[in-house]
Amino acid sequence: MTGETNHDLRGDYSRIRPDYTVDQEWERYTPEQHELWKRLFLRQQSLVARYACDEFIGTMDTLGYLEGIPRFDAINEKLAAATRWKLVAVPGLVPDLVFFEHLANRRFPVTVWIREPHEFDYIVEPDIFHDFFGHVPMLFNPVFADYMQAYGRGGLKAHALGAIEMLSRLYWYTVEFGLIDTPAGLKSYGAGILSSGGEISYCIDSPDPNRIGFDLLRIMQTRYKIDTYQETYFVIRDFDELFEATEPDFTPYYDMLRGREPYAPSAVLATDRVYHRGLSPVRVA
Ligand code: HBI
Ligand code: FE
Repeated sequence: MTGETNHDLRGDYSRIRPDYTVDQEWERYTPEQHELWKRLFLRQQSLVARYACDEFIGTMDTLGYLEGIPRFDAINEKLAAATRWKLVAVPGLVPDLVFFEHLANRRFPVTVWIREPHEFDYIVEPDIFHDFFGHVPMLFNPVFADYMQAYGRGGLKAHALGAIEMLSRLYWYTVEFGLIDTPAGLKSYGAGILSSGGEISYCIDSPDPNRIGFDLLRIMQTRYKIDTYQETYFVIRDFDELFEATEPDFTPYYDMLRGREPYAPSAVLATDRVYHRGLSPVRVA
């Protein structure tokens, strides 16, 4: 999940270390919270089988969700062996620079609190279910794991260039809401989609949103909304396409795009590789 960090966040930031990490304190989760975790998982499990990419499904099955809220240090042994990534516990959203610093060092920040039962269907800030269920399985995929580190390194550079907004669009339309084209049709790899009860089917089944081929510069100048389903989803051919897009230095891209009016989330361009033109979006030149 992404978003600006402001000071009325839900998490307890009173005991953070300088890098914003805290202890998970797994023994403090209540039986009700473990039950809520299982209910959230069971709801997604039936949907994931149909809408998630194989890489996500394959790893999800090895993470023992039905035992309750996972212990990060238990998962870290498997994750380190798979891709040298490590989960670190955080109270919730952390400042952009802190977030990038963690990703650049193959550390993924995972929120420690879990939503309330009445938030079963929708939550504004990322909780442990969004961060863990949505993001962790893909960190076991070697190419995606390298992409995430490249993103973190790119974020540190973007921060220095005042280009975080352009780069965060890339994160939003890939890591959070990305689709991938497969022989079995379009599937999801985005955490915001895969941890959502409704958007996981909407993003693939609904005729409303656009589905457009991945294009780095196009994505970097396309705005997004954080509190509705997406009006446009971008589709990669494979994870190599994603990782290769981060090979070049983005500085010239930022220089080219800076000052240009960004496209609306619903825009469809004549230059777009269109998989599906949504019913509602406004056509742009
Ligand atoms: N903090 N814990 C956490 N998780 C995120 O996904 C996150 C964040 N801080 C900032 C952020 N994402 C986005 O603004 C990134 O695009 C930087
Ligand atoms: Fe997320």
